[in-house]
Amino acid sequence: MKNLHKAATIVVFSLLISCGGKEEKKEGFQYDRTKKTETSKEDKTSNNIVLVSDDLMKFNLKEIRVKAGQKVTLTLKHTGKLDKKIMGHNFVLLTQGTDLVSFATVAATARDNEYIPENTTEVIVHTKLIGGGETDVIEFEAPAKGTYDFLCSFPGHYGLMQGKFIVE
Ligand SMILES: [Cu+2]
Repeated sequence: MKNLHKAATIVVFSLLISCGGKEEKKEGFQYDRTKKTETSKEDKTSNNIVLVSDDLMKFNLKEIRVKAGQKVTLTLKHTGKLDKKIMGHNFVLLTQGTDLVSFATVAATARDNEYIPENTTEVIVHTKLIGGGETDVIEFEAPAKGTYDFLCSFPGHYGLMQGKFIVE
């Protein structure tokens, strides 16, 4: 009985390791590799974000955390195959207090401006609209400490493609 308990404990423990540990290691490895292969000055900042989107209308990140008072480099990738007219994606960072659904509703009508309302004061920064296989990189100063919403403003996408941008 005692041995059985011991065996069960080992199984549970190794399951925990294979689930939790693996992903952490992978992330660290990818970050290190980016640092080594790129030589520009921006590498020194820890605010280097790679946001991946696809044909399934999804971002790989639901939460982005950056340090205040530093430059942020955000790379938006679209790993799908569909054209931007059908499955276009962007990254739009909203000012605090902006209602995400109201913004997305207005943005959906701004087709001629890649779904960014003209003369808006509710957008801190945004990428261009990209389609499958494309990438866009933007650089900006991290806004003041706090939590912000981000979304893709292509019509109908914000329901799945949104998240929190947290400045610490
Ligand atoms: Cu989208």
